[in-house]
Amino acid sequence: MSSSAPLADPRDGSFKRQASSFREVISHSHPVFKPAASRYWLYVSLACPWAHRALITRALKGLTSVIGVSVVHWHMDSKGWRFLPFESQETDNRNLCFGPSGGVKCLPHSKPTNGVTSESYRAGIDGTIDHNYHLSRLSELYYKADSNYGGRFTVPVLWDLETQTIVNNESSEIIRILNSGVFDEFADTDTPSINLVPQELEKEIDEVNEWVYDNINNGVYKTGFAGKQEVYEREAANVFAHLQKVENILEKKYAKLIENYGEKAAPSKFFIVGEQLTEADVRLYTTIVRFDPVYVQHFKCNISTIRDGFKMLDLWLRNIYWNFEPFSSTTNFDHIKLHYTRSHAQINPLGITPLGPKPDIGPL
Ligand SMILES: N[C@@H](CCC(=O)N[C@@H](CS)C(=O)NCC(=O)O)C(=O)O
Repeated sequence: MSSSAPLADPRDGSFKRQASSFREVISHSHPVFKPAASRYWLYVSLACPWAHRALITRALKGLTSVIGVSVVHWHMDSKGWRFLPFESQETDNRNLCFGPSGGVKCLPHSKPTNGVTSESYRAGIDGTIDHNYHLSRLSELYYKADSNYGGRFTVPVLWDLETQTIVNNESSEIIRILNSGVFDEFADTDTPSINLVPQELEKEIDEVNEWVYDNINNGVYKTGFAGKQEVYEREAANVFAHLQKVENILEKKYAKLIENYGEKAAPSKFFIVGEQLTEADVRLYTTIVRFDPVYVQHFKCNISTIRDGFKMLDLWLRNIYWNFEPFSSTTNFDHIKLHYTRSHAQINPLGITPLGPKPDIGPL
């Protein structure tokens, strides 16, 4: 199957996301996929909000030395994602795969222009090689798992090195697997243990995730890939209505935190569900951090920026980015800006990457 950027359905102009195909779990009772250190691997794009969820969760759970990472090149062409060529200057240093972002540096500010082209193969900057099999395309990994595979070749992929197959390629399930506790015995002991889906908040987390997914995470894609004016207008208005819904929740929450704990302590409890960091923050973050840098202009979500139109959401974003390393150390603004602006020829045929906004994210 060809893999150029997904297009709107020509019948009604709407964008519909394909369901993921590999849906296994890792657990002691699973007949094949048992928990183990160094057995599983993540294939990600640093540009992709769905893959970003998995990287953040891996780091928050202290699993960076337990599960390795390979990073595809930021540019997605008509054959999908690719790795850096094995002959590229990168030494096959597996230690780098155990950093928060697979050895590709994440800096607070982007510098994406400067003559960078889709043919730039700067080792450890534009992506990495496939450390396990030296494949050149992500599609080859999918065919290795299933030679009859007929779907899209998406990231993230949670890969089993032992049986050489895909365990799961659905990010919402991958992050539940990583959070489930099955890897806790192997986790870094210097990372404080965190449960991103505590039982008492699970129902609320699921509820928030559901409407955030449909209206915000996927909402920006439905807006950006809309093939008709009326579809675009409906989807864009819907995204902003739901950003306002988040803003209202955060505004009430912050006022209450100040009342209960004072101005100084409030930020340490400022999260979308409850008073602790949860999966709902992880899933909302990967869209909101991309919003001003790309979704505003590239997906035409430009009724307002987050920084100018949603003060509480912006405060929540900056608080998470600057105070929680697993978020900043996995957020790569270069990959984010370059990927979207250079990979979707139907949206940006000349592939020119805008310089702004400056900065990518405001200071704390
Ligand atoms: N449902 C999947 C969606 C993943 C997804 O759509 N990833 C995009 C990148 S942001 C991708 O790899 N697209 C490649 C393609 O569609 O060919 C998940 O959440 O894991």
